[in-house]
Amino acid sequence: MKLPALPTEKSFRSPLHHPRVATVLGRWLAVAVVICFLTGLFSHFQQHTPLWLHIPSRPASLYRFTQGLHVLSGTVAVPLLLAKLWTVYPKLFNLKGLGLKDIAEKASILVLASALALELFIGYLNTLQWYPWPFPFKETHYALAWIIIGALLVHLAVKLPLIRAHWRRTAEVRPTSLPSATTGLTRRGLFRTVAGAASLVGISAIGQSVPAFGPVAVLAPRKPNVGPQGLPVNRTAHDAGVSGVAADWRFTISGPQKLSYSLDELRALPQSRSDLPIACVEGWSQGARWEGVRIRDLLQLCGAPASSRVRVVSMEKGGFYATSELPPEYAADPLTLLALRLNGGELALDHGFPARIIAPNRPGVLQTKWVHRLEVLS
Ligand SMILES: Nc1nc2c(c(=O)[nH]1)N[C@H]1C(S)=C(S)[C@@H](COP(=O)(O)O)O[C@H]1N2
Ligand SMILES: [Mo]
Repeated sequence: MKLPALPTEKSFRSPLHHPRVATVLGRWLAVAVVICFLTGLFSHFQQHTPLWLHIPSRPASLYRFTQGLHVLSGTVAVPLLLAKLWTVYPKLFNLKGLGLKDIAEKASILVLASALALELFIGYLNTLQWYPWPFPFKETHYALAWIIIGALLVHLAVKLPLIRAHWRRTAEVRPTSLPSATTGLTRRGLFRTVAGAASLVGISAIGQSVPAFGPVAVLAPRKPNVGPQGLPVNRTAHDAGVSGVAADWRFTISGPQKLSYSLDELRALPQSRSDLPIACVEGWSQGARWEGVRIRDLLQLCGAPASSRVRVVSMEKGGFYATSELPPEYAADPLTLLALRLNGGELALDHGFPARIIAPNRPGVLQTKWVHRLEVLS
């Protein structure tokens, strides 16, 4: 019995598999990947700030913007990656007479494509707060990002001659001069379809940080204005094992002096107002009005300079979010509060009652809830 012959690259005659198409789609995908990488790097350094790095606390909504862009560019990259892979997949059948160099090149593309697919997949599942794998999300997501950027640079270097040749639309690749298409879709039609799919995906995801798009945000796991006091809750007090406060609850700050306040005493200190967003690493964000005591005022009361590094301790026991650190720039910022009130009412227990941190230009994970202690570190 004779087996049917495998197709070869030449069997795919559609002009949509042309290097010009791969170049155009590759350009779009590269823009999305680079935006996603840089905004991801910013988020990483926000959460793991080396001592030599000083991230400014302004603009106040910078992180809201960069992290919204991170999740948006990652989401939009999914249809772009699928289209790009479809355009070049006939090359998989181009296996005859491969030299070592070709095999190495194909292997590097395999690494790039699979790392990127995995990265986008686990990133999206993270926005759903779903972790169906045994490895730690954050570390894996970060390591894959570097693998992708490394493999992308190799890929661009190897393909540079092809990219150069097809960067501009030349006469030679105009549709009219190509062999007749085997599909009805023209190249321009494909570009429109892919751009349309990417826009549709983007519009249905962006509503998690831009409330105007909320009604069509079918891909957004969170609607920014749904939750107690008009703000989503990522982790409830119940999930964090916090059940409110006892009558003898006290807040302490330890610096040059050690001070302690009851909730009523905190309320009696000068109160300030900050309009600041919660911007979750998972992409949703929402602005809110916070009222409470400035951290710099508390520092002054205990005799510490306004530019001190401050450790924030929650009543939550254990867990990644039970403590956080305010770098000096953030502690000194007049917008940074030990917040007691939210959107005109007392903090809901799920939003961190009786007291929480709210600071400008910070990931939500660092806006520690249920705070009962501040420690001046320097
Ligand atoms: N103690 C503590 N603080 C916390 C968390 C937590 O789990 N425990 N979650 C953080 C995360 S991930 C976010 S996005 C914000 C959300 O604040 P909200 O629930 O008031 O909207 O709180 C942050 N503060
Ligand atoms: Mo978050």
